[in-house]
Amino acid sequence: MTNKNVLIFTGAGISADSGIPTFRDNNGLWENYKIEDVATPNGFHKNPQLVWDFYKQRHDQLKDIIPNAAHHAIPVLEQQLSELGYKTTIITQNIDRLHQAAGSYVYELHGNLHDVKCSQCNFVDYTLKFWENVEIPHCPICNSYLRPNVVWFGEIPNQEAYYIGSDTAENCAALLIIGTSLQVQPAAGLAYRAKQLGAYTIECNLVQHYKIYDTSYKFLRGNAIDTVPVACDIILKRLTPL
Ligand code: BV8
Repeated sequence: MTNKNVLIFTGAGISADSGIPTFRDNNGLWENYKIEDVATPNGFHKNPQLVWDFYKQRHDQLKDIIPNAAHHAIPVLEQQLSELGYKTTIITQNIDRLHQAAGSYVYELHGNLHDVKCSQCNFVDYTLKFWENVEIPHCPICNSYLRPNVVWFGEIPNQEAYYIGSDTAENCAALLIIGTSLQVQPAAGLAYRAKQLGAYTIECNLVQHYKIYDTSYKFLRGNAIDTVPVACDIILKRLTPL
């Protein structure tokens, strides 16, 4: 079975150069907020308005944010690889939709900051209208609190993203990991599994996470805007038949 798959796995670091704070770096989101207060079902139950404020502030910030060169390099690589018969799958942990704004189709493991859903019934809104509310909005169907359509700690990641990511990790020729601390499971497990099963791996980060020093792995230290275009060139060259 030929592995004509390429997996691109991204985290908050790819959007840092667009001005979005990461989670676990200096001055990261988790320095200023406690995860259990704003990113768990229990935190929402205890103080829904605090959670709404946390996500509304992050949602409203996106109005002035645009994709950067790292986001834009990926659809170019996707097209080049598709001409070589490769299928590129992008799994992101991010909820900012910057990959989509740059023209990529991505699977969102942890949801997104665009849609709003009911905390009780199946109501989901895709129109952005509820984000205008300063007061946490109520469901028009059952009157329960609405919430961002993101995956909190203790909640099951997006199943489609998880299983497509798992399938791709089982059989991929190359893995590009961009801007993630690999701290969150089961997301990080996808990247480790792909490498473990032989994918040629490039990590673009400020900090190296894989302690591998053979030719199956390359670490590109630096900002994603600088390292991702280089990584895309390396992967394209490696997968282009001689
Ligand atoms: C699950 C929400 C079961 C939206 C996020 C106890 C109880 C319950 C669960 C657990 C538990 N203990 C452990 C767990 C599992 C838990 C977990 O992993 N906890 C960790 C923290 C210990 N996971 C879960 O709860 C998950 N669900 O386990 O369900 C299950 C599983 C499988 C099947 C069935 C059931 C759900 C996890 C989802 C949590 N929600 N986000 C939001 O608010 O955003 S996670 C959050 O972390 C974000 O989504 C974020 O993307 C993600 C990962 O962080 P990173 O993206 O890596 O960001 P970080 O800041 O950490 O790192 C940035 C990196 O970029 C750094 O390496 C930095 O060096 C680099 N960088 C910075 N600047 C740049 C750069 N790189 C390049 N250029 C730059 N300029």
